[in-house]
Amino acid sequence: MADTILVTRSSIPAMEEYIEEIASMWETHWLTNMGPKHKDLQQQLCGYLGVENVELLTNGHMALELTLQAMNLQGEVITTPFTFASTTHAIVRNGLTPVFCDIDPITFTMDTDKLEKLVTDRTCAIMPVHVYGNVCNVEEIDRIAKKYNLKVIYDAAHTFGETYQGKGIGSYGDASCFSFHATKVFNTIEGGAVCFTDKGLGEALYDLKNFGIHGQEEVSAVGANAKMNEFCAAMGLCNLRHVEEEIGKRKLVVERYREHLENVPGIQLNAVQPEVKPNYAYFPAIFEEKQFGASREEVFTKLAENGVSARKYFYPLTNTFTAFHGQFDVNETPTALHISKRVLTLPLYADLELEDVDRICKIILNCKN
Ligand code: T4K
Repeated sequence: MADTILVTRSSIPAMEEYIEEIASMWETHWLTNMGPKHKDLQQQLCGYLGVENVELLTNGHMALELTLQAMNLQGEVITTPFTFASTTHAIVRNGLTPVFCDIDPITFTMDTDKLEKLVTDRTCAIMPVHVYGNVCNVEEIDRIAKKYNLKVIYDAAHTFGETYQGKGIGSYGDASCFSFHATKVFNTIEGGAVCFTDKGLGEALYDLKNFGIHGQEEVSAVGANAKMNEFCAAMGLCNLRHVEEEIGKRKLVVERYREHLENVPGIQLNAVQPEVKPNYAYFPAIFEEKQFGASREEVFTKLAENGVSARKYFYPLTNTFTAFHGQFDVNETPTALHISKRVLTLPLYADLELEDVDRICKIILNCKN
């Protein structure tokens, strides 16, 4: 059993496997700028994710930020505040105004019953989040987007490899943005990707990630630099070989947690969604103090005292960030506020020992006494 358990631990291939993957770079000296590893990973991801196009980027945040920029949008973007800073920041950094929709109390994704009344004549897009790998109500979002002619950009940072109704999750909406950060189910150390169908969007994204350069004598757009380098792509190629096995191991960890915590009064676990092939990205638990007998803070502290680092993903809500002081009214998203004050994401990674899960659950269940 481990002395200290962190909320997650990066998956990495055997050192020899990575060295073998990068060895050719000592021959070619080709380290970045859409080299052979980048191309190979791009192609393999199209197949694995079941999507038509993948553009690789330096991280998941640039995937969100540059996708919005590539769409050349103006006005308001409807999103949720129960997410990582990145989602809201991508909107604001594009000069767009986030409009916060509340979340569903079971899936923690955008509450589509509250979505349509937030649409105004300034709305240009919807940016929902498949938070924890929970799939949004894609049908209703699609219906509303079509009715009002809005773009849909999914923050799919947590949904690597998932399918809904047998279709790759990245094939929904106008674009889906994945994170391949070290803490994710699949990592390229740092990295991200955008999946899309419109080739025009792909060209604009390519421009934005590479200074707008076309060949050596033409620069046709004011792009940034968000290219995935060859070492990151090589890590991705290695990790992709093992990702199914890793997801399988995560499943066992999640099942063990559920054995202990399912049906405990005052603990709400993540929803199991029909027609979704899950990736077991996160294990959130919601603690209702009155029914459970201990608050989220008490559980958090007790775990920390025992060397277990659970995290409050996602607290605080992005619409309460000091960076946005006074701009948004948190009372407009009461369910998100309720959940964010009660949620703890428990340690979850492929190699987490099942005995450690037993120990974590024992500490949690002892809190109510
Ligand atoms: N949208 C959503 C919904 C997201 O959740 C994220 C990122 C994004 C967009 C943006 O994608 P990226 O631009 O990041 O690709 C972490 C991650 O940095 C971030 O990627 C992630 N979401 C967020 C939910 O979590 P921190 O500040 O909590 O990470 P940190 O450094 O505290 O690490 C957490 C634990 O992970 C550590 O206790 C141990 C483990 N770890 C961490 C690192 C850095 C490792 O095992 N290896 C490592 O290299 O943000």
